[in-house]
Amino acid sequence: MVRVVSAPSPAILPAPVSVRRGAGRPVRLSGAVRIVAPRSLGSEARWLRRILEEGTGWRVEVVDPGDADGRAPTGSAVVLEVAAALRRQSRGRVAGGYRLEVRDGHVRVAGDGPAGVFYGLQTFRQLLPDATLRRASVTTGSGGRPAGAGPVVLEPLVVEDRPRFSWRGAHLDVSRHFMPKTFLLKLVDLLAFHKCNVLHLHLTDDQGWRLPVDRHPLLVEVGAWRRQSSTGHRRERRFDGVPHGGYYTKDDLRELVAFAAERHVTVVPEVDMPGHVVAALAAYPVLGNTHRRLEVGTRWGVYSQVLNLEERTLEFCADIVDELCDLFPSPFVHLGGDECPTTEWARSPKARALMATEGLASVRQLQGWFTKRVAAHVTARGRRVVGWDEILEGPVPDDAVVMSWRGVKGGVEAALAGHDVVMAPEEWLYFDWAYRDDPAEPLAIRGSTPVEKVYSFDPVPPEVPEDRRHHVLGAQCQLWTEYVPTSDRAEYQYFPRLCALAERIWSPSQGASVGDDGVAAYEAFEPRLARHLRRLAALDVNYRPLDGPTPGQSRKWR
Ligand code: TNX
Repeated sequence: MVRVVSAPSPAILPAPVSVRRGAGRPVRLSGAVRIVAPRSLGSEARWLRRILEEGTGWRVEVVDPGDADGRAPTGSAVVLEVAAALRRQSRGRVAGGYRLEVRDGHVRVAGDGPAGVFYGLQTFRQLLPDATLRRASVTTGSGGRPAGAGPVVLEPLVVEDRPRFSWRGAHLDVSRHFMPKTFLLKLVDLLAFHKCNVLHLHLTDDQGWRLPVDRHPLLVEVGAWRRQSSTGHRRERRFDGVPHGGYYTKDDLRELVAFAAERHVTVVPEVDMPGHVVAALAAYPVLGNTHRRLEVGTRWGVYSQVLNLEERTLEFCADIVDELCDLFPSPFVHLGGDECPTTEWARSPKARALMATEGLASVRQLQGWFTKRVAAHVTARGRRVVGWDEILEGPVPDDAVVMSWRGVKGGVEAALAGHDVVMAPEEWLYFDWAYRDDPAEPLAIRGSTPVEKVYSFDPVPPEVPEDRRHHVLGAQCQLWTEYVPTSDRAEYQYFPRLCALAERIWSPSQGASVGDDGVAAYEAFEPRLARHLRRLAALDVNYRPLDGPTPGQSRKWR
């Protein structure tokens, strides 16, 4: 069977800058395909070979253009290259642009660099039949032997594309519920499929510590496990009586980082401090203000217990930062900084003495003092600090990145003050919220954020003047997991909202953020999304159907 993919409407998601019908003859891909790539694109070529061989059963060979002695490759080929012209065009702009051309037997993917080539290949994947997204070929030959996907014919096509923002991300909280490493790898693959490039891992919180630190082994030995978890809604104060936890080994995290790097995804690690630290205090009570023994948190919400501000606690934090920097090559290190109550410091003679010696007028300023000290250590390690928008209440290094979660106002304020900003406002981008206010939806922290609403979000608020726009690096969704106990549920919460966000952060702006324009844009997006869901099905994603949860996903039999 020959499958013809018609141009020029292949429903690519996120939408490219331009897609048009090309010239020349179509391309026929079948049994044997060559990938022509210079050694500098070896990682992209090998990745393509792996997924093509898996999904099609074809034999795929990677050759160096030099091996062809400068002659154009014969037979059908996928040709990868970094184009000097694209590289020049990208100077001073967001990197990741590419040009994909289907013509005369070849698919040519030219990028402004390796990442651009990789994104071109992600588009190429979306031109192929959905079945090729699977892990093995589903076309069986005679006698039940896999015959590989039949020939695929691609009509001549030209796609020109580049990302709008440099920070295109998703956050995942692995503290409230531990998520297996295999899920993190799957999520990285899915992010890359949607041309996103940041996985923000929230590794520590009151209810579990997931990051191994050799110098302080009890952080995971004690801090990774809790006696039980809150069940039902928080206000019901019910518990399940079932121990929960887990942590990643250093090799698990190295594997994740390397896997992500092959897919042009940066893993940005977060260690939350000086609040959200009950799991650390359970392991090392001396870090606390009362030295009282605590158990790892079992209920959700904000705890009053926070780190003390003694010199040895700062050294402890520096140790964590050191080991974190050794594991994660990310240029960004997230120090949390959200929701830090000051009740313990107000009662602590040591904290009050510190206020006096440092000349601080209020206990609130102690958090800024703390963050400044730890941030200096991050900066000394050559990394940039990221923090939730609360860090704006204190002194922050000039190059610190602010994550605007309490609406967009923190982001606007930060951009005006000259800081780089990542937009993460809860009203649009907290994917722990329900899709709809409907008893059929699984239990969620609150609601509701339908796909249309996510699609209406524009990362640059109108209050940011033209000359400050470059400070908006991009946006990301957050998945806090108090009410998300499994990776299956995580997939449900992310997809398809993440598809909508991916388009808003990759594709050119469509004008107004909310209002009529937004509605019109969503109407154009929805059919493409519906088509895209079949790709997610082939990729085994537990997405939420557009018309509501399936009986298995629902809280209610319908
Ligand atoms: C606020 S957002 C938090 C998290 C919770 C989340 C629940 C932020 C920086 N802190 O600790 O999990 O709300 O939606």
